[in-house]
Amino acid sequence: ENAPVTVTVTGAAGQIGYALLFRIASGDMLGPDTPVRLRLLEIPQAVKAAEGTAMELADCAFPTLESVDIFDDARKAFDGVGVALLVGARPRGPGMERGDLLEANGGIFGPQGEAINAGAASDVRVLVVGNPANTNALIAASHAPDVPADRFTAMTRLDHNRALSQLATKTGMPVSAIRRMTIWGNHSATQYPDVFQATIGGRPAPEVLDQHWVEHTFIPTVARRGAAIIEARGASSAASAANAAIDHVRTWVHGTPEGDWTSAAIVSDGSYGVPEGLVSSYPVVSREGRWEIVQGLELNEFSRARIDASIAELVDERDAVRDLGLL
Ligand code: NAX
Repeated sequence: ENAPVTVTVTGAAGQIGYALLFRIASGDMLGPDTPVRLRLLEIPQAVKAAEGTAMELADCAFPTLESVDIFDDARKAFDGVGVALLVGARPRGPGMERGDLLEANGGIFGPQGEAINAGAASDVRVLVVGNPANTNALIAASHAPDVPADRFTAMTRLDHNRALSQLATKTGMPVSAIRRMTIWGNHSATQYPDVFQATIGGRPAPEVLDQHWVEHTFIPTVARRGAAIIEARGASSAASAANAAIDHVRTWVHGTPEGDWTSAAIVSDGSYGVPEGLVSSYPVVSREGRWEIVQGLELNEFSRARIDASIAELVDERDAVRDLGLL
């Protein structure tokens, strides 16, 4: 049996939190041999609801769940944290401008970054799910100067999984036959789901897929899937988002399969012309517990233009939060 890992989940009483906590506790994220100490962070008004979830967690009697503690104070919640899942965020309310949204989230992710800096384990892994996820991760990382930047990531695995599923449905192939799918850029409508590097049943995806379908159906379907879920369900993606968070952390800890890669938003080292320091989604492999950007891919003009557009949006968001003094 491995040493226990402290996992802190923010927004624990929200809908993603409800779908996520049971899977972490059951061992889906870190494996059956790693005991989990859960720490839930909520705002004071939602602590009672988090307590209800903690009661249900207890009632599952998960062998891998060692403890559950609930906090409304970030410093306490992140004390000793090994895996931090930053899910709680401020949603855009009616009449809220983008600047207001970035500022409200800066007020959450700045202090949480500081708390991680103060209390985290030396090998902490941070995944930001709360939107705008890439820029929230940038804010948190900038408030944690003692934590290596490569410990901060944002989630595009849901977009990645959505892309795999769309390709599987279109081609009649199993999801497992699709490899080397990439989401580039921002977790937003400008994201670029890139099939040009992908293989389907061992064949280059561009040979299997019609370019018109890729451009006019596939890309918009993946990029707007979140809105389609809201329209159908009357609430935003929760179980699939939680599943993607589990996938992201499990891959980070346990690695990517040989011959394949996945997508994650990580702090750019300048690869593929993405300005250094931006949190951008890339094709990545996980080796020995670290993300590495897949290098040497040839990008055609179409891909380059799509990536550049999403990067421009990330630059814009970064400049806006910088101007607000949030970095
Ligand atoms: P909910 O509104 O159901 O839950 C959010 C929870 O966060 C609430 O319980 C709230 O009390 C809590 N919270 C707010 N401020 C907090 C703070 N400072 N500290 C701790 N907790 C705090 O939202 P939910 O549907 O769970 O979604 C959470 C976030 O995930 C949203 O920002 C959403 O936009 C984002 N998503 C990101 C996705 C991604 O792929 N990166 C996809 C799914 C989802 O849309």
